[in-house]
Amino acid sequence: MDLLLRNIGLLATSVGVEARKGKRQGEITLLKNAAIGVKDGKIVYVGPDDAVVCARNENDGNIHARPAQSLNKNACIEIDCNGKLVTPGLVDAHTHLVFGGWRDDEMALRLAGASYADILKQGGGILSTVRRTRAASEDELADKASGILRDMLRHGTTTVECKSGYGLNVADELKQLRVVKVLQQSQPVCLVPTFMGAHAIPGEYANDRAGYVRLLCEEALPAVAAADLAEYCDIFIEDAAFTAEESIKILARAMGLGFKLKAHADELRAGVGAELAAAAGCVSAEHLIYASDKGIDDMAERNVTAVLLPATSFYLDKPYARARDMIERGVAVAVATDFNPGSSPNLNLQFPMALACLRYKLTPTEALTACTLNAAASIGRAYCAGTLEVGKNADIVVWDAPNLDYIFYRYGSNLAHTVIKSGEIYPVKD
Ligand code: IZC
Ligand code: ZN
Repeated sequence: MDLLLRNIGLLATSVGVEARKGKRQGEITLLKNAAIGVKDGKIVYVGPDDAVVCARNENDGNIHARPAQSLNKNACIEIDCNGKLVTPGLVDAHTHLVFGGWRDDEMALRLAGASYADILKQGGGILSTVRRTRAASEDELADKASGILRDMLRHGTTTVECKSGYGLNVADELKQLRVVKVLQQSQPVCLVPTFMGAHAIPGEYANDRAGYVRLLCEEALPAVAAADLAEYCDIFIEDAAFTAEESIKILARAMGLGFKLKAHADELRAGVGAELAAAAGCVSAEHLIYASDKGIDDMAERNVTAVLLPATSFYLDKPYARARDMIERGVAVAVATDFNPGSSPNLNLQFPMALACLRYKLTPTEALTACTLNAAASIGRAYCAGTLEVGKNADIVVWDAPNLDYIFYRYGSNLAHTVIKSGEIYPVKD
């Protein structure tokens, strides 16, 4: 079905198919009184609204959205955006989408002062989600994750990266990734799968860390590659999880098998995570709360995108990553939810977007790029998502907002009015 979005008060979008760094992160296109034409799920026109009217008058049968393209007038749905803000669909570049149970039972422990790392050390945290994920069937996990994706879409998210890492054995890691594959077919949000068997050392290997690293390198990674179930391999580099030496082994093996690399780095303590991620050839490093100056410079030099997760700092009551320093030192910054049951139970990307402004002190235009183009680039989807440009997927949010600042200012409410995913319309509000 062809679509024409008319009467857009302000169209705000980054431009291009690569992550934007430094000053360029905040340089976006702002178009007043705009229109967007959509054909076969792709954008065919972005430009002035009055140009669309002129084009329509030229021809009886078709609305000419731009000279070389036409939208079928009879089958064209026209959406009056009523002067609202329109942006690209949001891209959530870091989630742990598929898991069994929740971790509300850790609330009391946390309020009594136990830290995230304390709870993990006592066999809770990630390991409690592992027990519940192993116990769940593929159908149960898919039903639950599908409900979460529906909710994400209602909040404007049209592309989501999904990590495994709650199976921690070959069969249950494959089970989680198969769920992502099934969901890719059965619901509209685009999914990008990441293998994260190196999320924690499972209880049965507590006294044999080397054995678990061997299992990952010799069995799990080859099995995931053979089944073609993940594009990326991620690892939790942290005292509480994998050491630098273990991480290097696993990342090198993953690269050899053709995976692109990611790393959770410097989330809980200062370490060499960011430096190691850059040296290992990671596409992105995530969290980076305690990243060193050298780590940030290495990332800039090696084109490693920083995927920052301010809702996790909020929930764990941790410091906020030095996003301004990263932008100023030339690192492309993306912002994501980190949606997971333990350290970031919030699935609404609008919340970390607001924190990116209110806590990281990003400007609204920098924060928009962080949750669209830079996020898409960090998961290999900048060719088709992250901006409103001819040829890209028609992934669009019409906001209940008159300008860009408003969506950061009115944090806490769902401000998505209508979400369009690959040309299909998902109304959120009447
Ligand atoms: O389940 O706790 N940080 N991994 C690393 C997480 C948070 C997810 C979890
Ligand atoms: Zn994570």
